[in-house]
Amino acid sequence: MRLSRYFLPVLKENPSEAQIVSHRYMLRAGMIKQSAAGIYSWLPLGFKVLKKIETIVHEEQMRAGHIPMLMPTLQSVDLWKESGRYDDYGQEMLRISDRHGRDMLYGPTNEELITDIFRSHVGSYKDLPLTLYHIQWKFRDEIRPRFGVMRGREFYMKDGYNFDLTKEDALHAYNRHLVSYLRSYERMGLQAIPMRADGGPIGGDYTHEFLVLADTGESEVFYDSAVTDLTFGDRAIDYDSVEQCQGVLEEFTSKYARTDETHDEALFNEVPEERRRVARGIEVGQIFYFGTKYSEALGANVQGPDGKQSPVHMGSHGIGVSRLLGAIIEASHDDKGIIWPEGVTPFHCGIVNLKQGDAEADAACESLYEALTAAGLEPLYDDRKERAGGKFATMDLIGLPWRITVGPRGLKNGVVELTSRRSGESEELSPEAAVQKIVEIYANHQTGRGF
Ligand code: 5CA
Repeated sequence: MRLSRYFLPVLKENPSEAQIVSHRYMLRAGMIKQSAAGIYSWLPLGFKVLKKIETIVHEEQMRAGHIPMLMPTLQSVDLWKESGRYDDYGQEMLRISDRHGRDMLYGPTNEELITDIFRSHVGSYKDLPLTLYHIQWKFRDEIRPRFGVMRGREFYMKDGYNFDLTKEDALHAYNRHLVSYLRSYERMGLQAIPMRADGGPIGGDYTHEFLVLADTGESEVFYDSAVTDLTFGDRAIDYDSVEQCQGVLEEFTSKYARTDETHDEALFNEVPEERRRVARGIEVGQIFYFGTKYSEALGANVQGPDGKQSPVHMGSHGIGVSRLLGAIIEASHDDKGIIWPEGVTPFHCGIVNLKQGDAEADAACESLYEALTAAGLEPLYDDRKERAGGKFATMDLIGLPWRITVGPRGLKNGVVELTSRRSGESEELSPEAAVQKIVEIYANHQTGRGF
C-alpha cells in the first residue's frame, strides 16, 4: 500500500476522551472512530488488524477440529424465554421490536440459538462430538462502556459451543479449547494466563478466564509468578488425544491463578511469598463447561449407544476479538506509539523515502516495494512529500515492527537502513539483504495478505 493512496487519518493531539493508552493510540493512529457510546467504526488500519486477529482465531479453531459457521446478530426472544434467560439477562440485553410488534433482541451471546440448531438436526450420539463456532458482532448494553474497544457495547466475539454425549467428552472439549486458546494468544504475541473464574450469567462452575497482565486491566488477579514462565511454543498437539490436552491444562492451571471473584486467601498464602503476585489483568477470553443447563431447558437430547435419550453435555467458549486489539496495545507500546507483534501487524514493514522526488531514492523504494510484495508480504510505503521527522513519527505511532529507510546518502554507498520498532536498533544493509531479512523474520509467522 502506498500511504498517499491510503486512508490513515492520524491525529496529532491526544484525544481528551481517551483514558488509557490503547484507546488513545487507536484513535490517534486512525484505527477507529466512535459513532455512539461504546460503538465504533473500524477505519482501514483498525479493520486490518481486526481481520488478522480473526484469521488467527479461525485457523486455530479449525486446527482443533472446530467447525465455523455464522449466526445472525438479531434473535427472536422465544428461545430466550424457553431457556429462562430472557428475564435473567436484565438491562444488558438490547431489546427491539420489529414492524409487526414482535420482540427481538440483539444477541449478547448464542447458547440458545445454537442449541436450537443442534436439537433440530442432531439426535444421535453417532454425530458427536461436535463443536460449532462463529465470529460475530455482539451487543451488551454495558452501564459504563469505556476504554474504547476494551469495553464496548457492540463488540466482535468468537463464540464456540461443544456438544458431547458424556461429561468426560465435554471436559475433553473444554481442555481442547484451553489448548487452542493458548496457541492463538501466543501467535498474537500475547501471554494470556488461564485463571479460575466465576460463571456469571453463562452459568457453570467449571470455567477459566484468560487474562493479559496490564495495569489498566479491569480485573484484579492473584497468581503464582511461576505461571508467567510457561509458554506453549510450537508444540505439536494431537487435539484428539485426551491425555495430551489434559496434560496441557494441568501444566497451565496447576499453579495458583485466580480472579478476585474466586480468590481464596488461604490457598494463595500457600504459594511461597516471593512468588505471590497481585496485579491487574484484561480478560481476553473465557471457557465454560455447564453440563446440561441449556440442553435440558431446550430439550436437546441425543440417543446413546444403549438406545436411551439423554440431554447433551455442553460448554461455550469465547474470545474477545475486538477487545484483543486494545489488550495487545496495552501489552506492547512505548511513548511514541504502538509496537505490533509480527503475528498481527497491519503491514509487515514500512518503507520511508527520505527524499521523495529524488529519482534514485524513488526507484529504490519502488523496487523494495515490489520485492517485498512479490515475497507475499505487505509493505506500507510512505511516498508522501513530507518531512522525514513527520514520516518517522507516523511510522512509530502506527507501530509496524520493521522499517526500511531509504535516502540518497545511503544509496550512494549501496545501503538502506533497517530498523526494529521494538528495540530501536538499526543496521545498514543492501536493499536485497534488507528484503531477505524481512522475509526470514516473517517465515516464522504464518501471515497472509490482509484486507
Ligand atoms: N457465551 C460465552 C462464551 S462464548 C460468553 O459470552 N463469554 S463471555 O461473556 O466471557 O464473553 C467472551 C469474551 O468476550 C470475554 O472474555 C471478553 O474478552 C469479551 N467481551 C465481553 N464483553 C465485552 C465487551 N463489552 N466489550 C468487548 N469485549 C467483551
